Amino acid sequence: MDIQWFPGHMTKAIRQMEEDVKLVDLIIEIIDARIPVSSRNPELDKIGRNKARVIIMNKFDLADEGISRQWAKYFEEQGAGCVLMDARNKKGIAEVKKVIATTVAAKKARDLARGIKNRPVRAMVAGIPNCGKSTFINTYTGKSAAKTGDKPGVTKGKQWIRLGSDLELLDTPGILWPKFEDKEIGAHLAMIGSVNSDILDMSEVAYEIIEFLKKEYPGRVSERYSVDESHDSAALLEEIAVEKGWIKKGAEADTVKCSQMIAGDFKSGRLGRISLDRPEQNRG
Ligand SMILES: Nc1nc2c(ncn2[C@@H]2O[C@H](COP(=O)(O)OP(=O)(O)O)[C@@H](O)[C@H]2O)c(=O)[nH]1
Ligand SMILES: [Mg+2]
Repeated sequence: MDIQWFPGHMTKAIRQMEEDVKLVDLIIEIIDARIPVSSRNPELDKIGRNKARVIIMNKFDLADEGISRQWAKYFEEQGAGCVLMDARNKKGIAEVKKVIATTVAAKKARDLARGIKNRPVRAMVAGIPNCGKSTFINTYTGKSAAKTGDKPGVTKGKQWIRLGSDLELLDTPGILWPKFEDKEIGAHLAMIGSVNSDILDMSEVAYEIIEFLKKEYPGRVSERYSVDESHDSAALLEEIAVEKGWIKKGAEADTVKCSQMIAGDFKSGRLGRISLDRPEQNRG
């Protein structure tokens, strides 16, 4: 994925979204359920002032169920609709439609009072790279959705996907960038695999993962790798490599290979469902 967000790119992305947001009633913000803080960009709140908001907590299949429900409650208290979702699965779509309908109901009522006919709600999807925007749009629109094409005068140059009689979705999502300059956010993005591994020290990432799991999800490291997780995390990287039989020339444990495996297991859920961001930290 592309994580090179230069100031020029950010300015361009903001301008594009400021243009697009004028055309919609609703913003569907996709976030990664494992990192509801680290996968959001506060810039969207400025761009989307006065627009209804539905938050899709995507990759819920990989996130801690209890903590995700706390987050959903937190977002709902803030006035957004919220759906816990695996965007690869069509099953969640009915819930999304229901929450969108509820969220835009107030606006529709205002429109009707002003004599504006029941026109379709227009929505756009927004989120940081890799959070599942394309997957969501594809699952949501399905194969049957018709692209409505340009709408002269109103939405010049824009492609809309019509969903039933009451929703139109802008087919290009707004791409936000993560706040890499925040150290904790950067670490969380690295741990869930949303940073290009070429620029990471994977041993460091694996070390952080083990430290985190030992503290927040005790037992998982021992269980998966057949080691005693009360040992020091750096030592564990070697012990797990030895347990796997990954020994280099000179009887040295291959901790690089081991680190890559741990990172892969963590991001794909083989170390269990996890949440890195906690609502109680956000409230404080
Ligand atoms: N486990 C899981 N993977 C997902 C989910 N949604 C998307 N993905 C995967 O996440 C990766 C990035 O998705 P994509 O839609 O390309 O993200 P985008 O960059 O925001 O458009 C892909 O490999 C998807 O298959 C989900 O809900 N659960
Ligand atoms: Mg995409």
